[in-house]
Amino acid sequence: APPQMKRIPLEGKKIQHPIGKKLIEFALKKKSNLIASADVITSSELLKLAEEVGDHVVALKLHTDIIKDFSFDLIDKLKVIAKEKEFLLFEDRKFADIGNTQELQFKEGVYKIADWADMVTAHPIAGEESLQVFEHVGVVAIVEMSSKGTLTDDYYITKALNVAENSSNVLGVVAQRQVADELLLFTPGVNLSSKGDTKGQQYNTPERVFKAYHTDFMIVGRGIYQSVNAKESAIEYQTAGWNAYLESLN
Ligand code: 5BU
Repeated sequence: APPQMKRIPLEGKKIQHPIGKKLIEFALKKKSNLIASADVITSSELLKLAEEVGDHVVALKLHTDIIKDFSFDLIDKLKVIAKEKEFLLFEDRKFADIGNTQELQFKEGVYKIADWADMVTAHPIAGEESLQVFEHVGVVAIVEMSSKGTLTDDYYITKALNVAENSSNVLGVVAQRQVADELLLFTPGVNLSSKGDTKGQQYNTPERVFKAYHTDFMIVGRGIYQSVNAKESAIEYQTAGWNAYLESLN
């Protein structure tokens, strides 16, 4: 169905995927549509951040391959915090290869993502069948990027959305625009005080992504983990995001 002018509230979204349902359940319960991106490089920083922001997020987005001292002890500890504070573990691996290779990257190697992640990101660039290897997780397909000069133009986005809509393990997409209601929309590149960085990142406000893009979940990295008080910042983003979401329903 084509995107509608009026947005559908989270509880009215027809999401089949169990992980998508879980995200919506956490969002409504916690009054949060915030995902914190924990782009820190040590286990101790990551665990501290998870403790501080856990009550205020529906998921913690990770880049486990940037963590210097990665171990499954870290994963075990994160899982305990995630269970207690009710958020999902979202590995932003951005798979972008043929199915067979992605399956190896997903299940094997150092990180064994398949053993612990609730959600992963993947580029749909290799086509629908390549995404079938991600079993028992929610796949978020990247159809549009936030950075200046990204190659994800309208033609690519249309084709990528088609792949996403036809893949049963895809629960949603990353994009900087409104998408069909059958998909959950995740939007990174959100910051309350900055317009961008010197490496191509471009930021929007929570207000804009919820009201103009009808996003379901905003993703905030440096706005939270680089702030003086991560917990206070998480609350600030949670409140700004949830209020913008509520206002976008009218
Ligand atoms: P930031 O510190 O809020 O700029 O971090 C944004 C995070 O979202 C970071 O982990 C990126 O890898 C991720 N991201 C993004 O910024 N833009 C995109 O289009 C995609 C992911 Br896809």
